[in-house]
Parts: sequence; C-alpha cells; structure tokens
Amino acid sequence: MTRLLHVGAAQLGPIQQSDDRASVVIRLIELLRQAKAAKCELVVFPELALTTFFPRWFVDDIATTDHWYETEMPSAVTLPLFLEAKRLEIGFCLGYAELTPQGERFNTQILVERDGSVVAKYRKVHIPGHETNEPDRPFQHAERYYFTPSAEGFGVWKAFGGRMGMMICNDRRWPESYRVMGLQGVEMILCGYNTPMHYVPDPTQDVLQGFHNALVMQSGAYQNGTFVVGVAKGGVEEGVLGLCDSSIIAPSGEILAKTVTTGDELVSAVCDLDWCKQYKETLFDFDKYRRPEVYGRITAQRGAVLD
Ligand code: ING
Repeated sequence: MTRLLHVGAAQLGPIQQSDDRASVVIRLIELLRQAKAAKCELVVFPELALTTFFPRWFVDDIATTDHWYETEMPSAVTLPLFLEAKRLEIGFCLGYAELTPQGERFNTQILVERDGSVVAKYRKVHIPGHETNEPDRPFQHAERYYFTPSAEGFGVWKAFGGRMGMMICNDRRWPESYRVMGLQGVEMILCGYNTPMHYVPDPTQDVLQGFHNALVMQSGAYQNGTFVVGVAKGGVEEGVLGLCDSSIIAPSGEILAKTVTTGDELVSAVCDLDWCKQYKETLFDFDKYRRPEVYGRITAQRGAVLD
C-alpha cells in the first residue's frame, strides 16, 4: 500500500523591518500558487514567517513590540492566505509570533488542512538565545526575552492521510524533540527556522551551520523513521545573513529536495508515508528494541559521572 503526500517546502528570503504583513502575505500566496502548480497538497512555511526576525533587537519596553505579534489567526491581513489556500485546496503550516489575550508571548506554528480548518497549534519548547540585552553583540538573539517556552510539549495529529508533528527551529537540534514525536508514531515533522550564520557564543560554528542543520534533521528523521520538512527564512535580513538550505528529508535520512537560493523558493517531493514503516518496523521497532527501563534512570536529567 502507498500513502502518497506531495509536500512543498516554501522558503522565504529576507523580510526587512519595513516589509509590512500585506506584502509578505502576497509572497506567501505566490508560493502557494507555485505549490499548486507543482501538485503539492501541503506547504510548509518558515518560523516567524510574517515579520522580520525581531528578536535581533532588544527594546526595554516589550509592550512596544506588540505589533510584531499576532493576536488572532487569521486576522484581516492574513485571511487572504487562508482563503487562497482553501480555494487551491492546499494545506499549510505557518510560523508566527503569538500574543494571547492573557498577554503570553509564544513562538507558534499552526497546521491548516486543505479545507481551511486549523488542525493543530504548536508552541516552541526550546527557546535559544538570551533574556537580557547584550549590547556588545553585533546583533541580539533575545528569543528568551520575547517568547515563553511552551510547557505543552510535542503533539502528533492525524491529518493529510498520516501522522503529522511540528517543531520550530532550535527544537530541531534536540534529539528529544524527534523521539517524543517518534514515540507517538509521527510520519512527517514540519519545522520552520530562522538561523543566523553567525553564532555569537562560538563563531567557530559559523562555517558549520549548514552541516549542523542537515546533521540534526537527517539524524532525527532516520532515528525515528519519519519524514522531516525543514524550511528557512534566510538571506540577508536587516544586515544579518540567515541560513537557507530548506530541505525535505526521508525516513532513510536522505535529502529528497533542497533549496539552492537565498530567496523565496519552493521545492517539493512526493512522500510515500508508508516508507516510514521500513524503519519503524525494522531497525527502529521501538517496542522490540528500545530499552526505556535502562534509560529511564537518567533520561530526565543529567546523570552522575561514575568514578
Ligand atoms: N535560531 C537558532 C537555531 O537553533 C541559533 C538559534 C542561532 C543556533 C545561530 C545556532 C546558531 O537554529 C532559532 N530561532 O532557534
């Protein structure tokens, strides 16, 4: 049996501070139309896909940054995206900054089915960067100031004929993210990212950004028998160079499609979700081969080093 899902990775080039949401929605709709022409059923957009990556600046009064957040989804300015996707009968995954009525701030992704219904919402668990202003930096990465780490964890939802999961950017660097979804039988993980090439705490990692990006997503895919779709917002955004390399990765860990530009670019692949079984029912048959009774003693926290 095959369960084919034609998925698109819709990479965005830079969104400058002066680019308003309406102009970004026009770009997203253009990518949707390219996806339709390529016969995609699902399109994945990047993390924080509606605005510039505003955590690169620190402001003392966070209330002055509310305009970077969405208080409703869709809103009047994002509704055209939802309407066009429904008209084209394409589902999508969209990352954005969420400000709740209670004043909570999350780095959020939603999954919308082909009929326009919102299937799922995921809020970023692993928040990188720093909480306070670091004026000596060439640019800030103050996500821990602007976003609350989610306590909701990683879910897996039945949609698009399979079992879909979501994670956001830094989540992809943590093996737990993949395994928590792997234990729920995930077959495709959707992940947007904004990754500066320059890593201020350790610049030796700069030249390895592309390698590390591929390493973590290919490993996570293989070790959990799942597809992974990683989608960048990259290029030079407000003077900061962001990694691109958006990719669609198979349960084998192989890269099925990868972008080659630093701008708006769609790549797609026909994914047979039954491919996952070739790993979930052999090498990574968790019920047969995993040893949680052994790992259980140390997985929750650091273990003591034995003398
Ligand atoms: N960004 C980064 C990421 O994990 C980062 C944080 C920046 C890591 C630069 C390494 C180098 O890809 C987000 N938004 O999580």
